[in-house]
Amino acid sequence: MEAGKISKTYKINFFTSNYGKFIEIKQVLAPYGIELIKINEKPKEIQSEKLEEIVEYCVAVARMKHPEPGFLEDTGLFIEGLNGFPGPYASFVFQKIGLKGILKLLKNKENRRSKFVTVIGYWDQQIKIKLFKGVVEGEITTKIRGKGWGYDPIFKPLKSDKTYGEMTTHEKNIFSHRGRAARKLAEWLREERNLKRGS
Ligand code: ITT
Repeated sequence: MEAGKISKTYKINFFTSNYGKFIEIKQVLAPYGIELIKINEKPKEIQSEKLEEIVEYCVAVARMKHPEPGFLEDTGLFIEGLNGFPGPYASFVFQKIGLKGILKLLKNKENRRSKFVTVIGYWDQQIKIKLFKGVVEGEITTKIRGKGWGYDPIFKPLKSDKTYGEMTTHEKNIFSHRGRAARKLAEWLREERNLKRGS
């Protein structure tokens, strides 16, 4: 087969209500010949400090109704200067206090180190669950910079001068927690489900 061409298309359901996540992962998986279908039915999350536990629970619920190949993910933002807050409650905290609220909490704090963590849980008819984790170390900026969604305009990876909000989706995927987890998923699918790597 010609290099760079994909042997077949593999369809996978992605259970999420978040369009930003969908677009990012879709872009990572496309060169592997994987087509994503957005299913707006992520099961209600349990309360836990551990992303893995949340994902395991949600996968167990989702696969009962949809056993065909699928995945979902949970992401947390852990800010050192706030003892790991908001962690897995990032979504709730974003809705309640937003970016300005986080900047206010960090005012006068020297330690702005933080990390984003994504855990993807995948399943299909052959495997009950397989987890893929992506972590990126960064810092919370002092000002809102750029656009993007969620915490993008205040999170800057340590290895970049730009916040996520100042990056294109392609650039963000190179650095990001989600890009890393999604590439692990794609590589595993390539090995275990016989997909070909695209260009
Ligand atoms: P699901 O339907 O997939 O659960 P969600 O938005 O509720 O979508 P999470 O429970 O994983 O997703 O919530 C994580 C929150 O953290 C999310 O709502 C954003 O506010 C924030 N977040 C996650 N990933 C982010 C990213 O790449 N950039 C900016 N903010 C992010």
